[in-house]
Amino acid sequence: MIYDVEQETLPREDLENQQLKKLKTVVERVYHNVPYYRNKFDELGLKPEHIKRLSDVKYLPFTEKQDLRNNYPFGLFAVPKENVVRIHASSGTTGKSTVVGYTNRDIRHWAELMARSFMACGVTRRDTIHNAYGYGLFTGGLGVHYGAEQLGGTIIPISGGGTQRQVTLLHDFKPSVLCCTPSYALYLYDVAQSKGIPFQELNLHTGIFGAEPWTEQMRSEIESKLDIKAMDIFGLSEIMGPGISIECATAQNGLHIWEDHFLVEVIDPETHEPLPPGETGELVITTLTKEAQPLLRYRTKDLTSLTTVPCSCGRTHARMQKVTGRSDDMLIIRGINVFPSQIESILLETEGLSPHYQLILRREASMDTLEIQVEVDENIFSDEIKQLQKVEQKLKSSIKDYLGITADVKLVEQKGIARFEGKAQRILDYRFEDSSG
Ligand code: DLL
Repeated sequence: MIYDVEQETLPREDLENQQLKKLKTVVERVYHNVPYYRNKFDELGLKPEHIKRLSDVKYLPFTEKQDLRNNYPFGLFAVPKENVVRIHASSGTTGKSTVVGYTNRDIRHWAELMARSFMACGVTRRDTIHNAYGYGLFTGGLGVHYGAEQLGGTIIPISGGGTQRQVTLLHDFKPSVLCCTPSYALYLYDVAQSKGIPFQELNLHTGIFGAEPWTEQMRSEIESKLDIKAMDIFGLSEIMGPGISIECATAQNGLHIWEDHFLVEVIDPETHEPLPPGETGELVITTLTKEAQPLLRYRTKDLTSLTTVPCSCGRTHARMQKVTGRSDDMLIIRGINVFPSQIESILLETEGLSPHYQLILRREASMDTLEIQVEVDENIFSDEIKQLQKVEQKLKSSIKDYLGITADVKLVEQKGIARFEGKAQRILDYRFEDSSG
């Protein structure tokens, strides 16, 4: 089952010709409409007409998350503000979130790519889709929602949270497809078990899981516990949202990237040199059709490799391997992207705390937990429990306010956190160490 047979099975030569045409257009557009890119081009002595072949993409400047932050909120828009019909954003401390804008056409493309993604992994208009990705500024909820409607399926826009109710609706509405983060799928299972609702008796046949890294072991665990096929979907808000790539049900061997909309490269994260197919490095994406906020060579920091070997499903679009990790220190905690530096700046703003801390991540009952151990500074450590509790509470609520995550806070006496001679080991991530992924 292929949603857009013409595009998805285009011979590679035609696909690449199409990509080159679109690349030239997008380069022209950002050069003329986005001062940030115009300055970058001028610094490099680059003109749009220098891009003559697809491989010339290597001459274009990279874009990084920091560039989006520096141009916060709307500095990278390539269209007048009145043409922007929607905005999504990631969490951030004091106004530093990354913002993404969409025109009507961008939203339509996104819905089409999500519809393609659904069909690629075996979902059709006859399916009922329980969408437990969060609605709101996060792209998961609305991205899946519009795609499901474009496909013609029945969408249940339950969003995240309220797990008891989710289980009730999984039972009563009998959806056939579950969309959420892989860790939340396992949590749903635990809650259903405790309510005496066996997943085997539900009507689910497929789960579409992404927004965070997950292992093959975790896939097996989900498939056997939930009695479904577990498919991997990838995406990031800066480029669009979910639906940049997805596994096909036929081969389930890598994630097809919708190359008529995205030009992809894998680079060595240190040298920035492009790597050949099959070699693992950082995924870099240039948007080919985005109107509101086109990005050139966006460094995703996600580690993967590419292949253009034809797939047995008939699609000609390149596949990327399951993302194995990141080249930076971004953590994804319950689907929320968090940089240790964000936590650090909150610690530093909290009176009574020192900059010595450790973040401990565990997976308990299929849910990520974050414990922050932080040393109190010399001015505060006292036997006054009340004062300590106040600091603890303050930190907890700042973390919740700024980052949207609940953390356990443990105050530690001075010198209680190990010192390191080299790079401090501030993050202890135990989430992927046991068989539950
Ligand atoms: O997580 C978009 C999304 C929503 C994807 C729903 C899939 C499903 P961001 O919040 O911007 O967007 O986070 C993007 O999440 O750079 C990866 O590090 C990670 N990520 C997303 N999908 C996967 C996946 C959404 N399938 C960041 N495997 C990306 C591993 C993933 N990591």
